[in-house]
Amino acid sequence: MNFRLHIGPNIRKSPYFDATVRDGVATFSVYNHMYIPGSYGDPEAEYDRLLNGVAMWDVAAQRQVELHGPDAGALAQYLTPRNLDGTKIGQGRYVPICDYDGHLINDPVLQKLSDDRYWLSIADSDLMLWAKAIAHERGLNVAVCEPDVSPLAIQGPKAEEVTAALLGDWVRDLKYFWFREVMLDDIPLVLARSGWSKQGGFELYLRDGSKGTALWDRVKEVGAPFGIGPGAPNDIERLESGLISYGADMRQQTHPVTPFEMGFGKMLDLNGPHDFVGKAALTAHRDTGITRRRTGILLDGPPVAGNEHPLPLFQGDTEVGFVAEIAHSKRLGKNIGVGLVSADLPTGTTGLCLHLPDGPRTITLADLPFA
Ligand code: THG
Repeated sequence: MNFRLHIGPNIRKSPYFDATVRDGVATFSVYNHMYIPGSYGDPEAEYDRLLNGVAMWDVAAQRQVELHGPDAGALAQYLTPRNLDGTKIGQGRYVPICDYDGHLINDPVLQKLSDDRYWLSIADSDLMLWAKAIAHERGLNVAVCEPDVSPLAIQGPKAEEVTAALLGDWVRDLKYFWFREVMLDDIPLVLARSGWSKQGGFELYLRDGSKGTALWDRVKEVGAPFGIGPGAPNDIERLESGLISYGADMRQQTHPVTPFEMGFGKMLDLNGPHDFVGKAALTAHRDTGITRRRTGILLDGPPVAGNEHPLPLFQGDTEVGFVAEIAHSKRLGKNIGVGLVSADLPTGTTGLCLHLPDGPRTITLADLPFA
């Protein structure tokens, strides 16, 4: 490629931006209109740290949508087909969000901070506009905004040691997706046990963007004895683990999917008394049954590079689905990927075909997760 991305002031900077540049960030992507580090120049070392040590990630681009007011809970429930009854203060939930056609438009982590304050930690689409309009049009008594909150993730098998050294041994008792508000000296945080990998860890939600470098440096200093180093959500590990990335796996504008196709069926409550966006469409989708399902794939041949767009998947001359993401897993010694295929093609189906820039590959359907 003989072009570079033009960068203007329309793309936002994370509070950790200066620190990540100083510490050698090599590539950025853009997520929620904000730079997000992609790599620090040594992908193998970064992968290895995530699997065997501990990594720190600038994930400030996982922006929060705050719902604040007496109807915050009612709005949260109206936004998602998942039943939120029984959600406790201090608890997080993974909440698929659909449009009126029953297509996914985001898949955030919801946090209940109090009875009248919720955060949605969003994937890469403009959920604040959506939530704000729905709240207004329904006459709900709730303010919707993007607060000054910027997550920094600590991920990997040694993440608990680092986080305990930073904040105390109580962090060891935090349950998955649960969180607590805490001060680190003068730095206001929410600490959650969560993160976009299956290697375990925590997210520090910084509540004062002026303290980004201070927090980055504290984590770096306390993590040093454990070998901490900078990293970013890792596409290879995420694919091995089967974690979904809205924008890559699906997107409303380009490759819309229903929650049933993505395997979220059990999460939804279509029979409960509460109403929510997309209820009629989702009920119709459920009654029709799915024609496509999410699957893993294996590709034959030499190691593949990542793809830039979804790729059509063929059985002979017939298009039978699409592949959303591919990568070479060195750990598994395989080319892996995820996508949607015709629901009547079972795991183990082989002889499908994907056309890559360097030629065709034979595809076999596999179960998720890979590892
Ligand atoms: N943390 C925070 N915000 C985020 C993400 C995150 N925003 C963007 C993106 N990630 C949102 N999407 C996801 C997708 C998957 C998970 C979390 C957020 C996830 N899934 C587990 C799984 O699939 O095994 C558990 C889901 C469940 O509860 O069953 O963790 O990572 N702050």
